[in-house]
Amino acid sequence: MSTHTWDAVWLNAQLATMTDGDNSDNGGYGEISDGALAVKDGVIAWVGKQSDLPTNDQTLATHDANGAWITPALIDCHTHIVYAGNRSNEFEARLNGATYADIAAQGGGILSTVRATRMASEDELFNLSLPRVRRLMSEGVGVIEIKSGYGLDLDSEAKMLRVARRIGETLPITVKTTFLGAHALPPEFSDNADGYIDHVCDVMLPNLFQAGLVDAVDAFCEHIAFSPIQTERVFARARALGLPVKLHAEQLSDQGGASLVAQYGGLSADHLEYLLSAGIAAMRRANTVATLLPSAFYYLRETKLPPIDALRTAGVPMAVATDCNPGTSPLTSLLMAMNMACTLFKLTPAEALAGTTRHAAQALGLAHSHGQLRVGMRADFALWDITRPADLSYAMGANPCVGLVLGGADVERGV
Ligand code: DI6
Ligand code: FE
Repeated sequence: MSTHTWDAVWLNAQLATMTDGDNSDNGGYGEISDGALAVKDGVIAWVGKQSDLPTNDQTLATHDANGAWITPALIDCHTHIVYAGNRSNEFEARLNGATYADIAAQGGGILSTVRATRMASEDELFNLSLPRVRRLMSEGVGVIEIKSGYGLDLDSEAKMLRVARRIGETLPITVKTTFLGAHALPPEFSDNADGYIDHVCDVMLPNLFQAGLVDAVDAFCEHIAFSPIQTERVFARARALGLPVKLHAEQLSDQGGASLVAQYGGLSADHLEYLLSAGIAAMRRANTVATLLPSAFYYLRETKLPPIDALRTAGVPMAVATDCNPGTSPLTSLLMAMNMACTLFKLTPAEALAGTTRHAAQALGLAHSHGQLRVGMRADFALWDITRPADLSYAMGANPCVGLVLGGADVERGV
């Protein structure tokens, strides 16, 4: 007779395991009704029907989920959440007739956030950013990606990435950092984009990598930002350091960015409104995730939809993220991003939930450990007071999260 020693068990739960290939319910949620889940050493040790739960266990703590739904903790795999300043003035100016170009010509846009972020002390930047992350956590988020890209010089990029690390040390959330030096051209290099890319490749990236601040590398490949050739130089340097790459691709025009990032074995291509079939085929071959950012689409009043049907047919995994940033997506609700993915992009609610769990984990290189309720995976899960999993994408402004367990421990959900 085997004895199971578990640290804790959750009983009386409805489970949406979101496990890969387990669509026995045909709903895509991997549902287990009347389920139970056990945790040992921060890892899921048992999951299944409560009636199958071994009875001879020695469990230290027993929790009654009271019929709540349990899903994997949500994962926001694309954010620019560390920044100073605020761009509601630009939002207001645009609604009073100014164009984006007028605002940029007056030194606004990304560069206004760069100025504010450079001026902020590290503590100020931390204190501004922490509440945003807490708001995400209040809705069951357990992993977040945080990009640099509002510093655009070595010291300021390092400051942003240290703040990102500090958030991960302060809160029980898992933080993955991404170096986005190639986000915009800083004033020091105006009219010298190639010179700035040299600086990104030869000075910033190696130094930040050495300091242990970089988990992945991103760029903004667009006619208003960096060319595919410049982007490829950044990717080549990242791969030489053994770092995975991802890309802001095909947001405003088709630049061939999705094919490029796939060619470098990229984790994800993000935005993708202007993605064409060649890019989809390349992503399929490389198993690169399509990260959809419907709130940037909404905020910019974009009308060109990403090719969702073609991505779905090709079997490209689709993630959904907030793109939290002060310019094009001042959003700190991943549930709202899921709602927008359904209403604006016509994802099904099951696809939206896979997009913030299993596929978001894959987009961060965490497919082996996060994003599914599966034995051996990290015990990161959220409890919800909902009738069915579709409620997570259905409601706007409601927060049905009633519990968050990260690494097996019940945590404060902030705000
Ligand atoms: N695409 C975006 O949507 C954000 N960055 C990017 O490359 C916008 C960033 C900003 O406007 O501050
Ligand atoms: Fe972005």
